[in-house]
Amino acid sequence: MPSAGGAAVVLSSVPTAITRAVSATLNDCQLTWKKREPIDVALARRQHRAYEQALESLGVRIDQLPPLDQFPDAVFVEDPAIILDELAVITAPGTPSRAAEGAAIADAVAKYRPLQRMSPPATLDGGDVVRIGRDLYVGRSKRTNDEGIAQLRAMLRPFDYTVTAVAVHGALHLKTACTYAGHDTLLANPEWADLSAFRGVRLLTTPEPWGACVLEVNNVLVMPTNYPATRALLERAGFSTLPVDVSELQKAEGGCTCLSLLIQ
Ligand code: CIR
Repeated sequence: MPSAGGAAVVLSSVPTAITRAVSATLNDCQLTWKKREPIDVALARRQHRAYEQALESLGVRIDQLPPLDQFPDAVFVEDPAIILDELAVITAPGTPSRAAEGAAIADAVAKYRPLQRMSPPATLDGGDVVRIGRDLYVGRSKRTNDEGIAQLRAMLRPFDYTVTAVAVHGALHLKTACTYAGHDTLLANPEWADLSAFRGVRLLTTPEPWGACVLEVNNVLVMPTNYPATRALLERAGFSTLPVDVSELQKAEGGCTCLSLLIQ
């Protein structure tokens, strides 16, 4: 299996999150469903640091990459790569301004896993991939096409993963519509994706439309501060939560999953 430049792969028992510092150009981000509002980039940087500290408080080591001002959305590192146990996939982000982000992050990801790379006409954003154990659910969205899903399935054929397509409508990514909270529970806004494809999970419906995107780290759900009803629902259901204020990154249609690539 190819690995970028034959680089040695780091095997570590400490969970690590690859992050990337906020671009000075964040105000030029892509927007699909939200209206453009001015983003306070200095505040976005402080919030991004606080997000990293929240992950550190959960025992995660941060591997922060430098900002890439030529890519306004580069802080959203989840989209150009998928990191699994045996390999990482450099995706083909499905909007032209982000298409080259895969090449920009490949060397950093290759430190941890052997790489596979998608090629045209595939498009796929990592934000469309919800992993539940060995099952990957992949949103068919404005960013991810059938060829992207087919290439991912072919790359993973030698390994013991299933790849199931899920129709996404009304949300940017599958992870905007639903995320796996752990304990066989899918947190979801059922309006935004066809959840019938999911097997063996119970559904927890978020009372706030954008509240379904949470990041599970060591049994704690990292989530935005501004979905208190969703947080209360999760706590009542027995989950531990850790709210972080990511308001400026939310203006760019980001959330808590897209700001890191977790290697566990
Ligand atoms: C974009 O449209 O690509 C960025 N403005 C937001 C990407 C957020 N990514 C994610 O939730 N996985």
